[in-house]
Amino acid sequence: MERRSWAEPYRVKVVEPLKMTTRAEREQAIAEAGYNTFLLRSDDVYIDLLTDSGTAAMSDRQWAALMVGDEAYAGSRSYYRLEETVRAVYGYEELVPTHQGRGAEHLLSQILISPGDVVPGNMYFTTTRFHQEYAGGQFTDVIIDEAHEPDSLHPFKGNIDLDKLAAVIDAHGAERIPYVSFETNVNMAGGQPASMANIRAVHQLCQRHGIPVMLDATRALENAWFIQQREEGFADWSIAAILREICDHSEGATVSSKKDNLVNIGGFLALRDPELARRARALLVAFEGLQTYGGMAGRDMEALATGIEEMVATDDHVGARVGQVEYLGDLLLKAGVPIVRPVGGHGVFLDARRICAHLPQEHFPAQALAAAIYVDSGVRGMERGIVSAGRDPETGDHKRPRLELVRLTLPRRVYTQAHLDVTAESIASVAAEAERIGGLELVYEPPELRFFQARFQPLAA
Ligand code: PM9
Repeated sequence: MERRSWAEPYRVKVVEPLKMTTRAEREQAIAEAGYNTFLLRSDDVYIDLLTDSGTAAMSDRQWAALMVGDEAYAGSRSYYRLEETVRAVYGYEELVPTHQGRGAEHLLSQILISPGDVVPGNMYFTTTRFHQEYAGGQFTDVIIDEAHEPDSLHPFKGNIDLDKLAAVIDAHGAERIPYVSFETNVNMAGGQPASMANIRAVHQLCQRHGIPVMLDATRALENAWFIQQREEGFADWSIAAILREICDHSEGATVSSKKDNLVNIGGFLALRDPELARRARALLVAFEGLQTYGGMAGRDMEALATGIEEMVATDDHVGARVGQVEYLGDLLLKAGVPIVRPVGGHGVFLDARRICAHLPQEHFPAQALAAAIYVDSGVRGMERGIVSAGRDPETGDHKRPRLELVRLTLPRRVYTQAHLDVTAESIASVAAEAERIGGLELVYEPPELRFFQARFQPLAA
């Protein structure tokens, strides 16, 4: 068959030069960073796949929107535009603007969770679980078992297991469950979607018990793409309509706008219930800012409103975004590198447990692999394994997640396919000689969200 290439649906107007470094410089940089890619200076990074959070390239329309931001302390025109946009695209009436996603998670957890409550969710996200526990709750994982299997080809590995959820409700009683925390395109599972059938079924079950469903809609757009591509009955739906249908099966959502929404900073809590929103705004003014800006400048809210419009304006945008991720994933699969399959929405996740099969989990294989890839080529990824999982607050021992991964996350509209070729070649070469990668030991560990600041050193041979 004739081969037809596809290309990104945008062209470059402004360029940002990248610094090229030598291997010796990178060896020094990673040692100075305590073998933690979070602690590298970005000047020392060539292709930065640490995160897709706040790293998108804004469009010409978004940059223009910055100029018309209304910086009024109260009643900003930009707030009202954002509110209208969120209502039109996501369908929630009440908007509570925050500085980023965790600001929204903080408010939601504080208004709904009481000490001793149980919060079921489809795999944990680091900041989400932190805020649930900080409010006195206990997170319980109710994702389907396939989500923990890097090789399972289940098309919707982000689904909630209805039997597990029903068992949690039975065990604790609906009155101890303030809400079900339903993440779209589950980050820690590899960017894996939930199906519409599952979203509808979870909502029905929760409605029967009077339990609200709160989405983490941070990557709901990418979830909508997978529903359109994979779920029967949705091929003819627009991405905008699917996104709206997802949200219609929830009582509210937290959103980090630094992802789907194409901005470098911002987020929001969106709700249907005005009384809940009133309680959230009471805290908002103490922790973030006044109700008509929360944690954002007027210009941030303008760029965000434009970003939300752009993400659903055509289906080509999200198609190309997920298409780039698939492109990188296919290159790695062809090179025989073990990755989480199917390839997810925002990044490719390397299976460090298999690549570094010679390292036990307590020698931090994913952390060591991320450091080795950086040294090879200046490509920066992120550990998503035992370091990210943290410690059990009861026993003080490491939590030991089954997934021990290195995440290579693609910023939106930033890199070309040539950057992805360079990335795949480097990883294939590091993986081919993985037995040369030594284990690490912790030398500094902060008590909360340790992966951001922990420091390591190579284990003595
Ligand atoms: N995610 C990421 O790189 C940035 C922080 S790394 C711990 O994937 C979800 C699903 C996220 C997320 C951030 C947040 C928090 C909430 N939910 O970073 O506070 O992926 O805007 O959002 C990161 P903020």
